[in-house]
Amino acid sequence: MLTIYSTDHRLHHGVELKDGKIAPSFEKPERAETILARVHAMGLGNVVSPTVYDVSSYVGAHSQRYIDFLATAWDEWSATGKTTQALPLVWPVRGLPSIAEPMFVDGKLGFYSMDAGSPINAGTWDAVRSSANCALTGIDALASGKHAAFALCRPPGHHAGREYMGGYCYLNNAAVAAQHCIDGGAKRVAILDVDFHHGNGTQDIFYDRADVLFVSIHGDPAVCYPYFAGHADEQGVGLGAGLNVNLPLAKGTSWDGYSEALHHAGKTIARYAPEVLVVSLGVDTFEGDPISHFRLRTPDYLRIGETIARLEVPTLFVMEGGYMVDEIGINAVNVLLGFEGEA
Ligand code: OKP
Ligand code: ZN
Repeated sequence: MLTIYSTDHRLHHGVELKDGKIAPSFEKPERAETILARVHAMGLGNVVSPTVYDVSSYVGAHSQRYIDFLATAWDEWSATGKTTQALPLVWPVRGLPSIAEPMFVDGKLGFYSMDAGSPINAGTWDAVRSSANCALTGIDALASGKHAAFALCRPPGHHAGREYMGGYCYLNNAAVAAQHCIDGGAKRVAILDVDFHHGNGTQDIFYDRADVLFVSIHGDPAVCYPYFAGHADEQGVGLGAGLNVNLPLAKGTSWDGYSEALHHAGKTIARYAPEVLVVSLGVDTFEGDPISHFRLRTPDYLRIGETIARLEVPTLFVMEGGYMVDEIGINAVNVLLGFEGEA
């Protein structure tokens, strides 16, 4: 399987607020490097750098004004004399009367975010672009006849909505890829999100659309991040009614419960008969993950890949979360090996 990877991801490295303290983010550069090392070690296939796409390729999944914000936030922040990372601290929650975009960067950061989990530093925008470009290059590899590809994206994307960042995500790489596919003429694209956390951003982007089916298996948002999306009764609206399928599972779920949900997801996707499948591949469902609560084990990831392969649809895997740095390479590549029928 072809892997698309850019060293530009290293330009982004951030902090997060954890238990009331600022600490290095769990979403760190070593993550991508561990996965790349495993791709090489297992001889998964060629590794190529992404093509550079125009910023207009991100519009559609995102709004132009949000992309403009991402492109200029660091300059606006550093122009105030600050040298620390830019983090939001105020949000337009329900009840506040103004829905206008503020003119000052502190206000813009809150206006275009769902949480303080996506810091911006001098290299963030270039890293974010390289991540989305990996996904776009992967879709174009499918368009040129490949059955599957692996976009080794970092930073991840699935919490980023049409107009907001959050949860370590800025551009929604999977959504940008799906949109590119639609722009290229596809009538139906499915996105399967197997990250532990609900892909609220992807849901947001396609909620009212018939051309993209979104299916997500994740920790129950009643007790898991992102809390404010991911319930089973969120099923899409308008043309998208019935085409948003959330499969929340209890904390502590292991392979038995997980595989049942995965089979249900597979049936739902098969019924939709997509031309292309995009998999938001998070491996934070692992029993050792430091911030998540499922109990999958390393061989289970082979089974995930096999199950996805049975759909027999051209498939782009887009890397999302997974934070147990020692194991994420093994688990992510296991999905890909399982897909290829090599294990
Ligand atoms: C990104 B991805 C839990 C804190 C959660 C944000 C998690 C973002 C996960 N103690 N903080 O979906 O893996
Ligand atoms: Zn996650």
